[in-house]
Order: sequence, then structure tokens, then C-alpha cells
Amino acid sequence: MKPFAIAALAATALTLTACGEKLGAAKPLNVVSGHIVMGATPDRPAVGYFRVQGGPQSVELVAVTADLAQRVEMHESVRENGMMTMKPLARAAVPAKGELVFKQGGKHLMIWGINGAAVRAGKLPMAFVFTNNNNERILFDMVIKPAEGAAGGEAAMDHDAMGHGEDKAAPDAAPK
Ligand SMILES: [Cu+2]
Repeated sequence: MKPFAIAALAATALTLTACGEKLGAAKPLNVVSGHIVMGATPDRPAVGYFRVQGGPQSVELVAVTADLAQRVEMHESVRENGMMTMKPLARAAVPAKGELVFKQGGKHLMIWGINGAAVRAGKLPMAFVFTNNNNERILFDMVIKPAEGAAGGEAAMDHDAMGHGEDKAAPDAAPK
């Protein structure tokens, strides 16, 4: 190890010692909020948004699943040539002590075929799968909200015609 690196580590250690109390209260990796907006019609996918609080180490979110839905995909809305399109997302980074946010106009979940009982109950239990600890799964009940108006962002976009196939660099595209 180079002397400079050792010095940097020593400085880090000093900093950590200085705020040792906060160190003990380091926040764990967790899903802290989330909700689903139903599609405008039953055949349209619902959209999911949520917030993940980063833990002490950087990890990646690699899947979100729901037993009570037919299919869940992670997507990202991107602007290309002045047009908003969506791309499937295979993984999303959760920085240490940072956060990962899926929100309207950015990363989002698409959820097809939510079980009617879950819709009536107003919540969908989902499992968030991360790369740490042999694919740690964090369970979170997503609150289900009714369809928004015409300006519903991803919920209003036609996902069947959103042109995933145009994406040359989509090696991880989920099989249809
Ligand atoms: Cu989408």
C-alpha cells in the first residue's frame, strides 16, 4: 500500500472515531417508501415508485417481484432525440449511505396483472432483491393508488408500443 493511501485511511479512521456515536446508528439497507399507480384500464400495466435507503455498503437492486402479479419489470425513462422512451433495467445501484429512487419520469416499475384481491386490499406485497448477503430480499407492502389523470407519466404511456426493440444495447431485456 502506498504511503498516501495509508495516510488517507488514517484520516478516515480519525473521522469515524470523531463521530463514533453516529457510527453505531448506521442505517441499514431498507425500502423506506413506495406506492403503485394503477393503469388507466385493467389491461394496462400499473407503475411502481419507491425509495431505497442505502446501507453501510454499496449494493445493487437486481429484481423486484410480487407473487400477486403476473409480471414485474424495472424500466428507465430516457430522453432520446427529444422523445421519451423506456428501456428495461437489469439492475440499479444503491450507493452506500445514499439512496435509490424510482420516481415518475425516471426509473420505475411496470407491473402487469395485479391480483384483484390485492387491488381491493389496497396494497401489493413486493420483494426487493439485492446483491448483498446472497441476494438479500427485503419485503415491502406497496400502497396501491387508483389511476391518475391524463398526465400520469409512465402510467399514461403506451408500454406495448414503446419500442424496446429499437434499443441496440439491451442484452438483458427480459423475455416476453
Ligand atoms: Cu415503463
